Amino acid sequence: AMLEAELRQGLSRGEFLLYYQPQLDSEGAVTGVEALVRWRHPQRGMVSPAEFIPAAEDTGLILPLGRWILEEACAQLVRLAGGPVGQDLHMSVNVSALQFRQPGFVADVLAVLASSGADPRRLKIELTESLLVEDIESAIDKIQLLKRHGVCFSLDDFGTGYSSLSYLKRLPLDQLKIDQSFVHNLLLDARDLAIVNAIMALGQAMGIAVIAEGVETQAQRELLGRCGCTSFQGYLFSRPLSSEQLHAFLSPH
Ligand code: G
Ligand code: G
Ligand code: MN
Ligand code: NA
Repeated sequence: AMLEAELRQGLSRGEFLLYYQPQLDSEGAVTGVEALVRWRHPQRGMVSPAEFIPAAEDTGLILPLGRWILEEACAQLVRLAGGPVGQDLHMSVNVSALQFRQPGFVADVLAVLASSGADPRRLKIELTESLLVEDIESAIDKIQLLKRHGVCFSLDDFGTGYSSLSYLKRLPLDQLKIDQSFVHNLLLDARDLAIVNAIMALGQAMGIAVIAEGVETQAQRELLGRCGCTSFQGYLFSRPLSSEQLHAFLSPH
């Protein structure tokens, strides 16, 4: 309850901010960023979303917070579009189950896109498997409606949830995100390597792009490359960056 009051206050006082973690292709070019929310708490300092997203979901405060995250991510997309490489960047935004399940979700996303002036084709929505399984028909409808406007969809933490391959077959996804738990021990555990190879084959056969997250070492990046992976995100390339740091990261020199 205390956290709820604090979250509410944090929202009204503008204590939340977005960090952005770059995503790179095989040549090392930045192809996109993932927006990751942070809470700059007046007493506790920077609070991780792992600590407050569950509470925000339980209290429903994820709805106004999620709306703000979409607005801020789209505003950043517009700022980036004016920069040196910005025109081609994707902005990945994590959307929580409660937010996605709102009947007005599609209308909300379209309203934020329209009022920000962001290019819908640059927005990539990250969903998790468990979120999709609950009401697959309505999930497919929502994804299809937004895809008609050019919005892309990525399946986050892939392989860790309760996904069924028959659902995967029906979902019009653009990208699978190999969960960092499979990347972490990739060089040490042959089972992780087998899973990564299986995800790559699945993506290729179904025409869905694959990105690996949590890439921390050059050895992991090279092995992922040998598995056919051409899209990467992780501390090896960059930690999540503030808006200022991101613009510096993207400018030549
Ligand atoms: O940035 P990081 O370590 O600290 O994120 C921790 C968790 O919080 C991850 O599971 C991530 O998906 C989630 N998360 C980060 N940013 C957002 C966001 O903007 N919205 C939602 N719903 N989850 C987020
Ligand atoms: O659930 P989701 O995949 O959205 O969460 C992403 C989380 O992973 C964020 O908390 C982000 O800070 C974290 N992260 C990003 N890159 C790395 C990495 O290379 N190693 C580790 N351990 N965590 C990472
Ligand atoms: Mn994510
Ligand atoms: Na993930």
